[in-house]
Amino acid sequence: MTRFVAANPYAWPYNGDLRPANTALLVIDMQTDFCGVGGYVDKMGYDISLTRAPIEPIKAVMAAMRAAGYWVMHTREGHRPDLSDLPANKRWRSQQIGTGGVGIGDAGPCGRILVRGEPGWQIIDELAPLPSEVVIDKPGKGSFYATDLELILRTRGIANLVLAGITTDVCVHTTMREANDRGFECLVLSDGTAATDPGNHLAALKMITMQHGVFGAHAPSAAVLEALR
Ligand code: C5J
Repeated sequence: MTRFVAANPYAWPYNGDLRPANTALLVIDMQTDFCGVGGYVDKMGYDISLTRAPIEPIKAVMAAMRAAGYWVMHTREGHRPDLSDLPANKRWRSQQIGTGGVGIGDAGPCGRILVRGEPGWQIIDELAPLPSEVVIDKPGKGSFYATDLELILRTRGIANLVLAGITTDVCVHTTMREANDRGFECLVLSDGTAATDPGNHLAALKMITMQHGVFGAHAPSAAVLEALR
């Protein structure tokens, strides 16, 4: 039996082989630092209502995929407390952007920004991982770089990735591109992702549709819920 999500620019996955055993929902960086009051994105002066908008769509898809027995996995962007995995240029850039010189690794309202173990680095309560679900800690924007994500996906026989989270133009896109180059079939949730700039979100979705899905496809949460029914 084949099963497809009504997606853009093609019905996803390409081969209709959508099953709990070979498909994972990967929820990217739904951390207080990216969508909570006093977190890094808030400190930078961006509108967190944008990065909070995907919470409800992700919640709905996560609940449906959990109930149907699909894999659910999560990522967190963050650095070791001694900052030994924080490139100097990443730190420097983060100190230039309207935060009054406070950047990654420095103390903010939610603890040290993007540092593992700090309150701001935690995944928000609304989308908390279950104890049985894999959480990938990543030092970069992509979820494959310097992590064991690929090993886990290959070991579990996962071929299809439904990507959700924030931000569409940065960590979601980088992860999607890394996954696509490794042969994973990617679907980005169009309302389960967001950027700090609405134009960037739309542009990031449009990029996926070029060349008949150069990185995969995108679809709204309602289309995924319908496909799971
Ligand atoms: C950013 C992310 N935007 N999770 N991180 O720096 O997209």
